[in-house]
Amino acid sequence: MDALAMPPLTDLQPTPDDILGDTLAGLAATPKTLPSKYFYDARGSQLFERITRLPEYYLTRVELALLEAAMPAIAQAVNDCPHVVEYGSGSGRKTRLLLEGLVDPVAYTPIEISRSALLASVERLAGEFPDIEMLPVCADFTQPVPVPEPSREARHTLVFFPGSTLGNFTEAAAGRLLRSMHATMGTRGQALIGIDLVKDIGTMEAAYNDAAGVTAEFTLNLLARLNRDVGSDFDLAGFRHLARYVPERARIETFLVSQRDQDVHVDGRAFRFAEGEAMQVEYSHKYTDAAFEALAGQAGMRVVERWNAPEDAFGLRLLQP
Ligand code: AVI
Repeated sequence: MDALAMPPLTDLQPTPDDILGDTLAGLAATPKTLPSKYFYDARGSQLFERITRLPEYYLTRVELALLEAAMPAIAQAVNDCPHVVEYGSGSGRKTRLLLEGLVDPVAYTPIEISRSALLASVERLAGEFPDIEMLPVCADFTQPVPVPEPSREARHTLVFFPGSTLGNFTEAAAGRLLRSMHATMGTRGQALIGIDLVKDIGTMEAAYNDAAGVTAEFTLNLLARLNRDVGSDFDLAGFRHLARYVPERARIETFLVSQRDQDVHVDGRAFRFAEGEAMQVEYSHKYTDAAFEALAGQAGMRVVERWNAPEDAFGLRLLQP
């Protein structure tokens, strides 16, 4: 695409992450914790891409097949002429399936904190969907985002949040995110959300403990990223990946477990790890219908349609205020 045809970017100048402050606060906490949002540097994003193609990681594959199969019904349930607002930079197969399948989508707005990821995604999509106006917004989608007005009037906003990314937020944070989504889409809006469903423990745990060890490498890459970006001295060989399902909280909890007594230094401060000490690094919530409906309800929304993959392996939910 030439520079003149580049879609206009709305830059809300999101506050950059305080990676050093978050690392120091997480290491000072009991138990120790680090935010999973820092998994996604260039190497982490590559490893996540590999995870989505692993035989054990059913989520991406099953959600894609579900979206494809349910698309005619989704297009009927979603009001015509929507302005599609995706949380995160889409451009992959899920976004394409949605834009191809909906009735006369007017505009497409990915909301993404990384300008480069955002522009790369809309550049690709603009070529494929010349009739859909591309209106990318650089912003933090955990806050309400003023969505740009398309030049042709859209009947309503459809927020698209696939991938069970909601599951990576704590219950309180997921509630806040849904409330802010509600504010972003307005009273006439709808939201299509992908959620992983509670199923047998073996299947869920295997998805986060693949035989090839890609997920372990993905988790450990967090420490390599911190060593590079905040100058810490984590010894990657001194930690191991641990992911297990905790039924009382309906979530996979992922940890990095210290293999020995050791000190880690960050910004001139030392943090002691005991042998066997587990540092929490990610939650991946799984939902029952009742739990998800309650979460949506707390955010002032109700589930108006639901589509499940075979054997209830994954779900898509349409929400409205
Ligand atoms: C992005 N997110 C929904 C993934 C998940 O399943 O929680 C991240 C992931 N972590 C380990 N494997 C995949």
